[in-house]
Amino acid sequence: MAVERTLSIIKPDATRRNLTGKINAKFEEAGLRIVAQKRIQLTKAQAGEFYKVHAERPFYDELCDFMASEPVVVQVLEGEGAIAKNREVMGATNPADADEGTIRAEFAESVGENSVHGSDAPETAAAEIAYYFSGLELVG
Ligand code: RTP
Ligand code: MG
Repeated sequence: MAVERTLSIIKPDATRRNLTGKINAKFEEAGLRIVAQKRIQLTKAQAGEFYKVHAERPFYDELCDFMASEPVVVQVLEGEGAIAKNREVMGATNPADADEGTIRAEFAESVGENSVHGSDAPETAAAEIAYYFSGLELVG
C-alpha cells in the first residue's frame, strides 16, 4: 500500500479538555507519523470555507461556530494507507456508533463535538493539507 498523507484536526472539544497528547498517542500507536502540527484559532469564515462541502446541511452554522469557538490543532499524518487508517482510528462520526478503542468512542462528546477531523479521500487530503500548511512547513 502506498505511503499517504492526510489532514487531521484535533477539534475544540478535545483541545479544551487537554486531550491532544492522548489523541496523538492513538495516531502513533496505529503507525501514523505526525509530520507537521500547529495550534491555530480559526475564524468562523475560515471554518466555513474549510467545511463548505457541508454548506447546505442543517448543522453547518453550528459546525462553523464550534470550529471557531476555541483553538484547534491541525496536523499532517503520514503512513501506509494513512487516509483510511486515520478514519479507522477516529471511529464513526457519531460516538454512539464508534467502535471501542477509537478516538471518538473514547473522547467525543456528541455527533457535532466529536474531537477529530480526518480527510476522506486523496483529493480532499491534498486540498485540506494545502489549506493549512505551506510547502515550507512540510518536510519531504
Ligand atoms: P470530519 O469531516 O469532521 O472528519 O467528520 P466525518 O467525515 O466523520 O463527518 P462529516 O459527515 O464529514 O461531517 C463533518 C462534521 O460535521 C459535524 N456534524 N454534525 N449535528 C449533526 O448531525 C452533525 N453531523 C455532522 C461533525 O463535527 C462532523 O465531524
Ligand atoms: Mg468529513
